[in-house]
Amino acid sequence: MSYKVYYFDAYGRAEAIRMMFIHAKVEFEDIRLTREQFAELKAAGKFEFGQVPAIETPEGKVLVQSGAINRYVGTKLGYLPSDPLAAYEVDNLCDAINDMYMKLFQSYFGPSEEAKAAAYKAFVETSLPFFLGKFEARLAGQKYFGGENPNVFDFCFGGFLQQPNVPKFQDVVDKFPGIKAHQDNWALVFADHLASRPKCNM
Ligand SMILES: N[C@@H](CCC(=O)N[C@@H](CS)C(=O)NCC(=O)O)C(=O)O
Repeated sequence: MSYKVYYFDAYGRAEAIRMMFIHAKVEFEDIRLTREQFAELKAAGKFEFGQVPAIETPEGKVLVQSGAINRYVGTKLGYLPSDPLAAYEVDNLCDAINDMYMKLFQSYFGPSEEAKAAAYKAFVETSLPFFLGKFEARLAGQKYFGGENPNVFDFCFGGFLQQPNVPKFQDVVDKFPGIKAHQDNWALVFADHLASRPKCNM
C-alpha cells in the first residue's frame, strides 16, 4: 500500500504535498476527485472537516488540514528540522505564504468583477512585493530556504511559483533575484513533473 493524496484536479493546497513525495521518490496515488466523488466521500465522513487535501497513510489513516499534512509528510521525509526553533522558522514562512494566498484568492472569489479586479491589483502592487521581499530576506542568498536541501516551505513556495497564473505577475517576481533563482532552480529540479503533471488552472 502506498500513500494516497486526495484533492481536486488542481495544484492549490495539494501540490506541495505531491512535490515532497516526488522529490523523496516515495510512491503515492494522486487521487483527483470530481465534485461528485468528493461529495460522496465527504458524505461518508472520509475527511474530518469535510475538506481536502487529505492523505491516507499506507496504514489506512486519513490525515487532513494542509498545514498539518505538510508538517507530517515533511517530518516523515526529512524536510522539517527537529529543532523547535528551526521548525518554527519553517512554519512561520508557511503561515505567511498562506496569508499571501488569501490575498490572491480574493481576486479569484471576490463578490463582483470590480472587487476581483481591485483585489488583484492590490495583490500584484502591494501584497506580492511585500511578501516576496520578506521571503528574499529569509532566503538570504541560499539555494533553498532549508539551505543546501529543501524544507517544507521550499515546497510550498516552489509550488506556488510554478502555477499557471504566475506569468501574469512574473515581472514582479523578476525584481527579486534570489526568488527568481529559486524559481529557476525549482523548475529544473521538477522539470519532469512539471512537464508531465495534469494541466490545471490553479
Ligand atoms: N484549512 C484547510 C482548508 C481546505 C480547503 O479550503 N479545501 C477546499 C479546497 S482548496 C475544499 O475542500 N473545498 C471544498 C468544500 O469546502 O466543500 C486546509 O488547509 O487544508
